[in-house]
Amino acid sequence: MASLATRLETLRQQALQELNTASDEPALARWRNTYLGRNGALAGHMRSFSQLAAEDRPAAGQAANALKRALETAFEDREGRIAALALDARFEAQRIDVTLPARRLHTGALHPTTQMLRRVVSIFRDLGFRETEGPEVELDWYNFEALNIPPDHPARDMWDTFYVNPPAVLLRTHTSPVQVRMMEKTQPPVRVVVPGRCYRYEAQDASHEWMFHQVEGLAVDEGLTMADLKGVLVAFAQRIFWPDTQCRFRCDYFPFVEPGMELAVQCPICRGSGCRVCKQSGWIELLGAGMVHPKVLRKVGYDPEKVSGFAFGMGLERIAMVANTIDDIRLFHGNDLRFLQQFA
Ligand code: 2NM
Repeated sequence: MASLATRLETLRQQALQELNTASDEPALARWRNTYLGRNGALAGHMRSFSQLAAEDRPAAGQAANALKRALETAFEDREGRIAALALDARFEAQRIDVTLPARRLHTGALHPTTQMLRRVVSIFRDLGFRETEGPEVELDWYNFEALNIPPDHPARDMWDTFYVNPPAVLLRTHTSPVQVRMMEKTQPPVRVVVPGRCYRYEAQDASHEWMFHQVEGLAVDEGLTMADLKGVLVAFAQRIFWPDTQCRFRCDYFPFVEPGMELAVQCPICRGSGCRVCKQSGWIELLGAGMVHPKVLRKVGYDPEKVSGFAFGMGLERIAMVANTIDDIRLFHGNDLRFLQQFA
């Protein structure tokens, strides 16, 4: 039989050679069992030392322990290398090309009507008006009666109405009922700006929709006059369009004001020289306004001998159409992304 030294050397070579072929965790574990385990090759040798002569045992033990340490060190080296290789493989598998173009993020945007609503309301806020809102489903009283439009009034034809529960409950045809509610529960001075949806039972065409948005405003105080109204409206027109925008006031009729008027502005697109938007006239009709009718003031409990008020109202889609050269109001609710994305 070969000498103990030779057998241990053979074992060492065989073990190291095999260790070099172990390439993953399970192979490493198997190797450790085979050579260093409780029933492994080295342990087998050590058990056989009991048959040696007593004086040979210490040297044999030292040689076996040296081999054990050598194998353990080799094992740890190999284990470290395999871990490093596994990490490299993971990095390689997860490699990304940071030079690739980024995927496009689709961010939302406000609807063009909402954008215009916020611009308009913000201008009136700067002029001292508080923003307020009210119900879209209204009572005939607030939408018509309190605004000096009794059931048999010929001017009722001005507003074709959707009835929810005729004749008392309807979809508001303007935001004026909100101003009425406001006056009913507060004492002058009042200064409010009221945006919101309105509904009219109308045949649709390029300039009429059954649902649209209005912004209306109201001021009530002692001594308010037409001059205050005109000053506020000119300030508004010159903020929403150009600082030098010309304004034109003409008589108009609304049952809830006296006198009533219409504001037209010099066309903000061609600056008055004539274009498609103003139909070559140089002027754009922007809104209706007037001094609140004494009958309206009386209905909400105000004394028209003591206070006076002015009010105005405009269609937001109409203003957005003028500002953005849009020629069909139906585009606003057609949900065509090609249209909407132009306002993003
Ligand atoms: C308009 C034109 C003229 C108006 C009147 C009132 C109220 F409630 F005070 F009587 N609110 N809004 C008014 C006046 C609205 O829109 C074209």
